[in-house]
Amino acid sequence: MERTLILIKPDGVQRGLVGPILARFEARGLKIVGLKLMQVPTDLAARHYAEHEGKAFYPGLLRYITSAPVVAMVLEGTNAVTAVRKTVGATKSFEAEAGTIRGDLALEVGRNLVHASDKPETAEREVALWFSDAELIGYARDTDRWIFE
Ligand code: D4T
Repeated sequence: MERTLILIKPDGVQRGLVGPILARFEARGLKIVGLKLMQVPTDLAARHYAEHEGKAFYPGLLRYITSAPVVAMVLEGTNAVTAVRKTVGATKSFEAEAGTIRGDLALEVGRNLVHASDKPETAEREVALWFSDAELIGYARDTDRWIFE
């Protein structure tokens, strides 16, 4: 089982899309093991986006992610990282396939609604960055045997 970090970014919260976005992940069978609303401190934003420091879009990216609350969550499932990235769609929303979250609900790269970890190693780092162990709850669902082989 893999775990992955998802952020519903400020535009998703402001546009009232938390429910519809979360519903897509739940409907896919992914299990919510961590979930919280938070105002992102600048130092956390900087650590999360450290790989982009120095790029032209970095200051705007930090302003955007700290501008209003986000919903942070950890989802669990088989191949969760890949499955979630596919459900989210391409980073540049205008190129994202129809049927994906960004392809259906967003237009811009700098207003792309959702963050999702891009590989299992990144997911491990990001889950630990955003959630304490006590905030993550492992549990069984009665439906698990109908979702996981
Ligand atoms: P995040 O990390 O937000 O899920 O986005 P991705 O994983 O899909 O894409 P990324 O790390 O390459 O980019 C991080 C973040 O920066 C914004 N961005 C990116 C931007 O504003 N302009 C750009 O040219 C790029 C490449 C969007 C996502």
